[in-house]
Amino acid sequence: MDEAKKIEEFEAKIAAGEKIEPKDWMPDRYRHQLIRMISQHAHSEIVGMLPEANWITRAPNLKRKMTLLAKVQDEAGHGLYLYTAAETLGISRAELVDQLLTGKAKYSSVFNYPTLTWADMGVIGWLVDGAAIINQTMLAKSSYGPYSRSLIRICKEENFHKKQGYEIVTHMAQGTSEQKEMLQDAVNRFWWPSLMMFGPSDKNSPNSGELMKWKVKLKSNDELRQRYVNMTVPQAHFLGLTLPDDDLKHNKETENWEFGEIDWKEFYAVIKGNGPCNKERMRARQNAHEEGRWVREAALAYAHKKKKAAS
Ligand code: BYC
Repeated sequence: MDEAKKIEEFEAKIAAGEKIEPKDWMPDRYRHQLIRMISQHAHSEIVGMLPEANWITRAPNLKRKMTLLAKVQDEAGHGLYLYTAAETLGISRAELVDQLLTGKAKYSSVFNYPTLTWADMGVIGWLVDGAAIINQTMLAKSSYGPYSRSLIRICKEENFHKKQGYEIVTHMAQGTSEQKEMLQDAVNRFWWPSLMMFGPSDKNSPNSGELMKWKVKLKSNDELRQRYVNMTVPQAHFLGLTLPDDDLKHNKETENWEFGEIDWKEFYAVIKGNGPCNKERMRARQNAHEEGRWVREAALAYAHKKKKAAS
């Protein structure tokens, strides 16, 4: 079959709402885009463990500590499902990890900001996981079977993460004036980075066209960002919190909460490696990889010995 016919059949399948599976024929660009996006998503889950892990030893009580531990462990699980989904496209785990550790692959910009107080744990669950759910609920319907299925489970867990964050935030919003101040400060620091999680504006998003044509993404960056703002602003108001945006206003006609201009200079600086914590995050992952070398070698040696004994 010639290439044009293959593409026609591939696109007809997508148009009919069928999933593309690993052994199906797919254009090289589709494979390339998926590897890029799924692996960046996996790296985000793994690097995303660091800002919250920073507070495990300082959680205010045992219940909070257990919940935070469970959440951070869930993120490792998400990374695992996603690396496995990326591997179905013909790239090895070692190669993917190498791309992260050498700075060739990106991970979500939001994890390059520091977590300065306990309130950040609530705000990350509420805002960061809240943003992630909006994006990932859409991606759970994406055209690539393994990615879509991994996201169904991830979204269920992310909902729990968002609830644990919102519960912390609700508690602090009713607390002492010091707790309320701490919470407001965390919201002020994480509001704009959470909006940046949706990526550049549509007119500056080079990958969206291809991804939407092949139904990997079903909504654009700006559409999802607006949906997130519309959902989150009333929650902030309900909690008695303000959002750090003087231009935020409700448009009665469109029913949208209109918001001010994102600082794109900051966004591009962060994704190029110059955010407040990029170097620290990379160093932490590189050290963890080095310190885990003996475990990987021991596991490989054990597997080799077992195989030899069986033959
Ligand atoms: N940060 O053409 P565009 C979590 C890059 S973790 C960094 O619009 P696309 C959690 C983009 O990669 C969940 N880079 O790209 C974990 C591209 O660069 P390259 C994280 C960004 O792919 C632990 C360039 O900018 N979620 O929930 O159409 C604790 C141009 O962008 C960002 C995912 O990973 C960014 N924010 O759209 C708590 C979701 N935005 O690759 C919570 C999966 C853009 O061409 N990914 N870039 O060099 C996606 O949905 C899409 O890839 C994006 C970007 C919406 C992020």
